[in-house]
Amino acid sequence: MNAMFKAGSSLVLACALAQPVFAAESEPVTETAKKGALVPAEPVWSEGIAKKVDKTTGKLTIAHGAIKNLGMGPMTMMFRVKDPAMLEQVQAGQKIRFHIDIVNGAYTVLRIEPAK
Ligand SMILES: [Cu+2]
Repeated sequence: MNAMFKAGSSLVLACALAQPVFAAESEPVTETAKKGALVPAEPVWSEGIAKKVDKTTGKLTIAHGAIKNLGMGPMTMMFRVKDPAMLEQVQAGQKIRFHIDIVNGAYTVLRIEPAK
């Protein structure tokens, strides 16, 4: 009886650990996310204007519109980017679209591209 309980609880723990941090409750967990990849298969695009681009620290300040998947309203704030190399394609003052999600407890820009 005791042995069965232990086996059961460690299985539950394994499942909890497998759950990616960035999976919002309102969104289904994609196959990619289940495998532990950082970038979900389908980006959730939001729009904004790049205000400050810091390639050395990998930080990007965005005057952003509503970010639906984070439940965040419009504001200007700084985000870290997944890879500083992503900032090569962005300049201050440029209109951009981006996908931000929570990675290891921090808002992280996962995808970014110039917007028209
Ligand atoms: Cu914000």
